[in-house]
Amino acid sequence: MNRVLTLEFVRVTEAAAIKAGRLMGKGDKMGADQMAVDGMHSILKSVPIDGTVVIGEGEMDEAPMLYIGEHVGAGGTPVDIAVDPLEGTNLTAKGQDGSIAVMAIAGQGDLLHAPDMYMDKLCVGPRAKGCIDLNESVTENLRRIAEAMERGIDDLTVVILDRERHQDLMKECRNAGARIKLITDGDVSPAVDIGIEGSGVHVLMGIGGAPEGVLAAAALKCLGGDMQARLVPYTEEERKRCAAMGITDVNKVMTIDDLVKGDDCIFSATAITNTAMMPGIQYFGGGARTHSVVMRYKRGTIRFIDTFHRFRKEARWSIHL
Ligand code: VTB
Repeated sequence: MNRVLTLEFVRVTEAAAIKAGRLMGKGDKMGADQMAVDGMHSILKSVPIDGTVVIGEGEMDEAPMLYIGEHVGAGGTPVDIAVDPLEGTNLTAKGQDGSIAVMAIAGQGDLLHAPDMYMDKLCVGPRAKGCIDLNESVTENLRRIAEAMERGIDDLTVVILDRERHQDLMKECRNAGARIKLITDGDVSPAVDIGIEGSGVHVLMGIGGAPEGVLAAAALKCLGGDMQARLVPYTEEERKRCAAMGITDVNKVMTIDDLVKGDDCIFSATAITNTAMMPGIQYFGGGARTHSVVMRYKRGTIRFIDTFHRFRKEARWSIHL
């Protein structure tokens, strides 16, 4: 992949955030998602790639744009693309922290074609790389992570989606002594934070969306973190879907390299509402300011990009927004 593409992908997530951010707090999560999809789609058209959406808004019959299998781009390097134009639709609709526009790009066949079902995830940052094992207990994993990070379990903060299904997980984390940050939605953004030392969170555990898991894996791969995951099909139909996608053993623990293969991937995310690392989008007369993070696995570069978009050339902007 040409490194020049890196900035192109920031433009894509920025466009999604600029459009969706307008609907912050309006209580319209479908509308906000649609705006993000429109924004992403309109910019992707001009990016010099021959892209195939492998994780997107749904199957062709349920999503008019960015559906799985859709070809995007103006032609060029063949790549596979995972998108979540608005990750955390509820968060945007309610004006709460943690929603981002996000995408990952890798070589053809390198991104797991994760079906739209649940996935059990365990994410850590670079210092705990290589010490996690989803087949071990939560307590044992916390013990190993704490050891690798040269701190006590009580110095670890674990991010968990606040769901009934996580009652036992929360209990075990609490008994082990870890602190917990419960989130109502959006587990991709905290997965990025976990890969960044000093963000204040250290582990992400629990069951969330499988497509979101692949995006998290792309981010953590670029950041040098680690992740393990296991698909959690609840119904017979979901099991059949796994089989149809060539996933024979659903109990298999997948490593970060099973989720995102190959020697190159790019991850880009733009904050819509505030995240731990980035302020959410701000609008001013005739423009908007966005904060994004874009990273590339091959070189390991991590860029935080602060952009002033001027919809009108004469728009007055200020660094002190
Ligand atoms: C998960 C999580 C996402 O939605 O998919 C969640 O990975 C849905 O979980 O980040 P429930 O079915 O338990 O509500 C998000 O939070 C937002 O898309």
